[in-house]
Amino acid sequence: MGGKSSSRPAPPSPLLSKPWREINWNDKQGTLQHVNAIRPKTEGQVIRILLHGLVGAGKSSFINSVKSVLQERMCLPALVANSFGESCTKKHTTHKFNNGNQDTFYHFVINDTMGLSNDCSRSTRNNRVRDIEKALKGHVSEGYTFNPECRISMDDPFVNLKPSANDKVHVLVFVIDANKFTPMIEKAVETFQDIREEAIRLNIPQVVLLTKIDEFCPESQQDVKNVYKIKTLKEKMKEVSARVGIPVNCIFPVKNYSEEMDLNSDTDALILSALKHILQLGNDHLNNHYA
Ligand SMILES: Nc1nc2c(ncn2[C@@H]2O[C@H](COP(=O)(O)OP(=O)(O)O)[C@@H](O)[C@H]2O)c(=O)[nH]1
Ligand SMILES: [Mg+2]
Repeated sequence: MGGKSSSRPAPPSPLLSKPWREINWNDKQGTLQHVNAIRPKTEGQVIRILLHGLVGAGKSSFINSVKSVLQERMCLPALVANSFGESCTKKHTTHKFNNGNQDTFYHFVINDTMGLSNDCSRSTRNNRVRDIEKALKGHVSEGYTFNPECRISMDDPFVNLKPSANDKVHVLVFVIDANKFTPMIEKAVETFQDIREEAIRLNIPQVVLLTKIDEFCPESQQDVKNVYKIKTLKEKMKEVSARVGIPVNCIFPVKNYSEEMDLNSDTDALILSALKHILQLGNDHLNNHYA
């Protein structure tokens, strides 16, 4: 830092010669079968995934991307935030995923949560943390409309006082834009930690989805298959791990579908790989706590 140096500027960070994680890039059908085989032991039980993150992090896009990959065609991005970064997700909605032949569903569901902006007030953040704690425990029913100004009251008709195993969350996912993970989001990181504390109390596993890697590193935009060879991305994952407190092996970089018209097999493979690990963690939690 500072000081005069006669040495030449460092060359751009090269790719590692070998990827540091293995991804099955060429067998989508095999991975889909694997994803389909991750199912709870109890008939009718689903693995419930809860997404949390700042507005614009890519939560809705991830849901749309998973839908598109599983249905093997691009799904309409019905829920993506507008260009002002306003959160579209106020109603508690459970997203289900059917496979190609429409009437059978995968054994998992995803709930989105209302995104926070980084500059929102302490009381808004506290309200969100309390709401998410209730959602983790299964108290928030389908159709509840989140209110940024106040937390959920246990008297609300949309509060489920006696949640079943199916209503509870089995894996918590923090969705983080790789480009925006700077010291500037200190407050958001504090909120993640508050939410994590409750998840830890409930033994709910937590993972991070690191989104928009196509914007973060041009090497991945050129070829998604480079993802685990990019040094700067590995460094970013370590930084997220250190600050959020989630181990690197529970952090998954993804590129969501955002502008494309057609699916891309490498983008699919990365999304499916993240989904597979999330489902395995959720299913392990179910087997360990409800079997
Ligand atoms: N380039 C790129 N854009 C993305 C990615 N994920 C989301 N986006 C875009 O980021 C914006 C916010 O995404 P959205 O899913 O609505 O964020 P949410 O508020 O967390 O639900 C939208 O314009 C998306 O198209 C990604 O992986 N790469
Ligand atoms: Mg959204």
